[in-house]
Amino acid sequence: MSLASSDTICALATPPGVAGLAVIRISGPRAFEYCDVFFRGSISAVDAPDHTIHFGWWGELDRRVDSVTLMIYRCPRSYTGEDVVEIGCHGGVFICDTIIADLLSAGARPADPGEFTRRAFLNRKLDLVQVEAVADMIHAASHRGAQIAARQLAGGFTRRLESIRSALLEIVGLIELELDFSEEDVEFVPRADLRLRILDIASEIHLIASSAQAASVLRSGFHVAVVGFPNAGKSSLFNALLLRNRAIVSDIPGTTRDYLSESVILDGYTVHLVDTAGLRQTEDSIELEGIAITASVMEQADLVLVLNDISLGADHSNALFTELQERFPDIPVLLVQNKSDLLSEVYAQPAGTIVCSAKTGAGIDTLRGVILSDVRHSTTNVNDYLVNARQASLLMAIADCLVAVLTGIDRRASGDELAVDLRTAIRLLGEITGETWNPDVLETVFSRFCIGK
Ligand SMILES: Nc1nc2c(ncn2[C@@H]2O[C@H](COP(=O)(O)OP(=O)(O)OP(=O)(O)O)[C@@H](O)[C@H]2O)c(=O)[nH]1
Ligand SMILES: [Mg+2]
Repeated sequence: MSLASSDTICALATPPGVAGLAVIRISGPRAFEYCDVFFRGSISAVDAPDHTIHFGWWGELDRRVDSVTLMIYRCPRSYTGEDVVEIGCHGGVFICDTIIADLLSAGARPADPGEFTRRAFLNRKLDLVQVEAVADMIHAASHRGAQIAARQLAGGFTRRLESIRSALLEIVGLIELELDFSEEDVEFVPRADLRLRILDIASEIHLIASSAQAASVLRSGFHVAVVGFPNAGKSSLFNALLLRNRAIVSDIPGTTRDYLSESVILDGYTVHLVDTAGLRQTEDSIELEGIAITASVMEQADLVLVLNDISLGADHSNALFTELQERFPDIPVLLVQNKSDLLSEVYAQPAGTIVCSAKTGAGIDTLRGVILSDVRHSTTNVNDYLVNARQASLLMAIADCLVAVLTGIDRRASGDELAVDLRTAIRLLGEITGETWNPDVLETVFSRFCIGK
């Protein structure tokens, strides 16, 4: 099946609206021809050499639309692997609309979301992990996320997967060679060696897969939930961290009924703060009223701040704090003592406790610093790529295959049996990079893209 597209697509590649410049992209076999219907410069797009830029006017003398530059990319040396022109014009809704309408009238078709990148993938300009890196770069919620996605786009992840794949191919090759000599009962790879090599690869894969959670922080942001008893000052703290009055604050307990979520950028990382409804305390136990909503917020949190009104006693929320720690053992829970301004003296608190006043702002910078160091700490194991859920689940499936190989070795399974699991692992590796793919996977991957990308 030929993957070459027969139609030519175009779209605005920059955000719509008022701007200094905008770029309209056109890709496909008739890209140059369609531009030439409207472009008036010293050379036509059809005749322009590859990788050159040309100034001219869009439209005839009596219908000047804009002065533009054409960037010429000839197949296959372009983003999509097809003939591509990037038309640089002045930013402005009507200019861009007119140029796009002109290209459509010449015969181009509006591009679907992600269609340029989809063509790049089908023309093998990018593999699937690079495609995902493009989306991650565009949507990154942190500087580091964008940098790491750029390394992934440059092929860092692909190379690591390829080295794992070639290690597995070498092993399976030797095992299959043994099968050819099965009469002679030779072992090209002693089973003890094989075991070690597979174990190494399995732990490497595990390590990569386990960075997915941290990668999602760099990709989508770090979620901090502020919880505590009514009137503890959660909404006040939320506003203080946001540096604006977003949530309603009042001295009536139960002011916040639902949760509120807003984002701030702390030193290049997006932090999503969530203010929640107060949890009520009854006589004998902590009745976590509203816990249904708060629990779902907490389950998605990367850090939970339990806010205590220190004027009611530093240990006033201790039972709640302990209960939440027990309920959510995988989520870091931090005790924050608020309303320090109401005390004439604040006694030393246990290590790790933060003392602040949402009212005066005292201690808020320290709290920001603690949140930031938690963000950094939670993402230390992400270096060269942002493993996503799709990749992580395939990596786990590969790890399962390798575990099956290991148990096979232990029960002295035949080379045939070992080779089957190894071959499955190799095929799954190919699914990560998109060497083998199905339309559903592409649909999911490209659903994150916008028009023009
Ligand atoms: N003195 C002092 N008062 C505070 C501080 N933080 C909040 N308050 C006051 O405490 C009261 C409750 O504040 P909120 O921020 O609405 O408390 P909340 O925890 O969001 O309350 P609910 O939404 O009802 O659960 C308000 O009167 C605030 O002005 C603080 O640091 N110092
Ligand atoms: Mg509130």
